[in-house]
Amino acid sequence: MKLHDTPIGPYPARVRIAIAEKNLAPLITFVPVSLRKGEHKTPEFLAKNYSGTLPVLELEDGTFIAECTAITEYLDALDGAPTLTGRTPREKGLIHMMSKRAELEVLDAISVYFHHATPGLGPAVEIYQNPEWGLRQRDKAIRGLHYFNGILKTQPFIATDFFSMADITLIGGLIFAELLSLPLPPECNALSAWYNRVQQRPSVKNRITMSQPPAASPDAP
Ligand SMILES: N[C@@H](CCC(=O)N[C@@H](CS)C(=O)NCC(=O)O)C(=O)O
Repeated sequence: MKLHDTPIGPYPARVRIAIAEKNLAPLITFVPVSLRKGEHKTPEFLAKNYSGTLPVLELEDGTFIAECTAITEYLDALDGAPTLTGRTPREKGLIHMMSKRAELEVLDAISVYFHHATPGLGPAVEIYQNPEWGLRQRDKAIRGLHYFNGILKTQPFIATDFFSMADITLIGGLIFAELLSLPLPPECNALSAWYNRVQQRPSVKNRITMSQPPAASPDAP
């Protein structure tokens, strides 16, 4: 399989963490795509993923799977023993819901902030920007962080009592926040403690170095 991605992007990080959790790195060839050069908006890339975003998983039969959630579900199911996306219907439902919530309320909101209220990927890529919308989304993300802080006051992980795709999605959000120097709200102690804990996982620590760095310098996000 090939993973079209960029080593330090927050969305690619989600899939890289899943790959490491499932010990699948030996089966993957990493294909670097430069966001800052706009390689993800070329006709060749759009033929792989209509949405023009990273990451994209390319299967041996030429099938392309985009969207981090879909890629994670595929990778987790490969060995018939899912650990990240739930085993029971209840686990699957809770994990999908909380992962979606981490996307909607934190990760995607920070992404909109990045693309609209900061220089983003530069003028060649950011052809429309709406700073007011971007700042609203930043505030939405901060509210989302407080929501997850509340969740983590009473349970060890985001969706269940074990590390799952929902945790990975929120980690993606916090990676994005760090890249943009958006601090975690200092009062979110449970969230900070959870983040310190999950950052100790080898899958999270080693996500950038799991592929050989491309010859070109990595770009973010
Ligand atoms: N919903 C998509 C979002 C992916 C996404 O936004 N990826 C970023 C990379 S960190 C990207 O490609 N950004 C470039 C752009 O939006 O122009 C997913 O879950 O895979």
